[in-house]
Amino acid sequence: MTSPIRTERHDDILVIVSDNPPVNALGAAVRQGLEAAIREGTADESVTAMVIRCDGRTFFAGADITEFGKPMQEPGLPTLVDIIEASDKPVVAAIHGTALGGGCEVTLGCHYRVAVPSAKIGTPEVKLGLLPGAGGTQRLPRIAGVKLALEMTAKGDPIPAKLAAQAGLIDRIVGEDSLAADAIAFAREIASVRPLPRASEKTVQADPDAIAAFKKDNARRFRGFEAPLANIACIEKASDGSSFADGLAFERQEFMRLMMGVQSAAQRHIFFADRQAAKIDDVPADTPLRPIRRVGVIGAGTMGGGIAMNFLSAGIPVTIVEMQQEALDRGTSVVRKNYEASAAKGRLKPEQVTAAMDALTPTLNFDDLADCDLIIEAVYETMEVKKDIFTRLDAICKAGAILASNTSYLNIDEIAACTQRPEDVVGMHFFSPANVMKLLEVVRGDKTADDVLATVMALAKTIRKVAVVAGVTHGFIGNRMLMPRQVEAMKLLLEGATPEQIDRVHVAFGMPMGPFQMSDLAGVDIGWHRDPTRIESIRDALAAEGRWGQKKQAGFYDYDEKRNPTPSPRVAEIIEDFRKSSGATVREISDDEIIERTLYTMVNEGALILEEGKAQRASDIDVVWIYGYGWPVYRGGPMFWAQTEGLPKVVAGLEKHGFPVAASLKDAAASGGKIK
Ligand code: T1G
Repeated sequence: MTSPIRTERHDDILVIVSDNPPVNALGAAVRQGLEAAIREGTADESVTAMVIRCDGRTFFAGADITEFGKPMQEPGLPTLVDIIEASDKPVVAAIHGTALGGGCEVTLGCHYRVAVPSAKIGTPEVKLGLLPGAGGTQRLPRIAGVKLALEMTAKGDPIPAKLAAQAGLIDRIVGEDSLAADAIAFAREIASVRPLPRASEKTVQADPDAIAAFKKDNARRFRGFEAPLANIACIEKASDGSSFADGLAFERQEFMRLMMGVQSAAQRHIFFADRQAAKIDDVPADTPLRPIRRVGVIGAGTMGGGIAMNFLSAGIPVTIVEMQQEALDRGTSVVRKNYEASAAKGRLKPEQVTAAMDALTPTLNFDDLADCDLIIEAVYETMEVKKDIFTRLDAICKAGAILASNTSYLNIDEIAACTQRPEDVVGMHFFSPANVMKLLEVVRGDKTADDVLATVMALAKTIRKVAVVAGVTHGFIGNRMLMPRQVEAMKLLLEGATPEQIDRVHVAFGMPMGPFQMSDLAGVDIGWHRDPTRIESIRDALAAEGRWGQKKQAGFYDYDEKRNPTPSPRVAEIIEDFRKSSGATVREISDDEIIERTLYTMVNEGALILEEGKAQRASDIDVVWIYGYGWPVYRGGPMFWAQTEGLPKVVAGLEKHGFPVAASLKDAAASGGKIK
């Protein structure tokens, strides 16, 4: 097995090169090769300095996450970084791509760092529920200061080379296309400079106010997460006067605590689940894709406008169709306003707004869709409207155009059947707001062609969505699992729970909001039959009184002008009336019962979805709930969470309340296995 590490001599400079695709992860072979090379350079008197660089698209992008949980092979990353730093000859990190995690820590062990302008450097371990475990929490503040170290470690976003250079993290920005040569020249330039700058020998300017302010400013963002606070504690340790050795020991202790914890296992699960979701088990990865040069969107409402923005932001021109000029004008002006709002926040340059709007072609003429390669309808959620639209699309769209519906529930096969080209029909279920939410459910019809599916999955990546393949079933994956949750939540109201209690339990669990808060946000009137005289449920009663949610300042809660919710005495009355008329036994409902009846039932539905083949794998269901509904990533998604709860406990909880348990869930619980 050839080592992924090789060395090159450039006169007195030893260049150490890693070639470990796809991202030069710091697996055992890489670490062993680096150690051997550093020792070679240190021992060779004719070597005055060393450069470490990587082939391929990026500098080391971190420890090899696939090694976690397996016996660690020497040298561990902390040891390797110490060996680099202890060298009595200067070592220069030559950075391109993204120097992340352990990769960043390798650079911090080096005495100098040079980077190309496009490079980024970061410590994203916190997104895996971890912290930089190879000295990064102790070296980073010593080089870049407490504030930047807090931002980088506790939030995990990489910073561009230019900003890193301003912070002293990068010593020199070199030519974009001459990294290797420029790094060698830099190494020769500093080869005899002494003392060698070692991060571990620097001290950190304590900044307790910055730490306190950072914690306060980010309390909401970090709610429920363990890792951000552990990262902050390590930065605090680095700046409280403790020795470097004590700081390392503290970092190691905190790293192991997180590594052994459920949250990190959950977040690592999601890291791989995201990437797995993009793979279609029965479609070859090299399936030729259909070119998508222009997208058509039918409907310029909230969804249509949001959908259009995804493509415009990716530089793909959009033709957007409406039936009325007023609706078309309103829709395009909302798109413009959204872009201008982003520009006002500095997220977009004005010229980017102009470019996006120039790429948008509003029209009332359906025939203008004829030259589109993909058409997505986002109109009323009724089958007859969808069928009419697809019948018209079938008549005007060019051969090979992909015809997609944004339906969130309806049967794609039935829609496809009203065209002569069912193989070109697919579902693309965006989540509102479509230009913000990352999840895209790609609904595969019985006749959807493989290349259509592959094209849409690849396009999802282009528009920065996390796509999951769903089969044709009512509500697909996410909304189908939402149904038992909502049904049970309504039943619990009749039996004695309140909207506030149920929402509180869900928010405490880590959801961004509970079922009733979500209903008020989406609209209590969504799916309502619109007949105020027909009152068959609590929801009907609210809708009939115009309590349609936040948009009406009243739903399950009352809202002030800032949309702050308060429990509603009127809703309590309505619930009380229904309790009386339903004859339900009203009793104290425990928080545990709420979890069992609203979350265990979701897991059960997920197991049924898998049994029916409507999702490819359990981790896809986790991805749907993380990116479509805000399930707390530190719990890994419903199916992962059920494993951590213990499947026997989940089955017992379901049986206790008389729910029929999915066979696969029961079998997995009985065999100690996993839901696949
Ligand atoms: N280890 C193993 N495999 C990795 C990996 C890693 N660190 N990073 C990526 N891959 C795989 C990924 O699964 C995919 O595989 C392929 O590479 C391409 O990735 C001690 C403890 C670098 C920005 O968290 O952020 O260091 O699906 O699809 O979109 O302190 O990968 O092709 O089979 O994401 O171009 C810290 C994680 C680790 C960085 C590239 N580092 N990676 O994005 O490609 S913990 C990270 C990323 C650590 C130390 C600690 C991204 C990327 P496959 P991709 P991309």
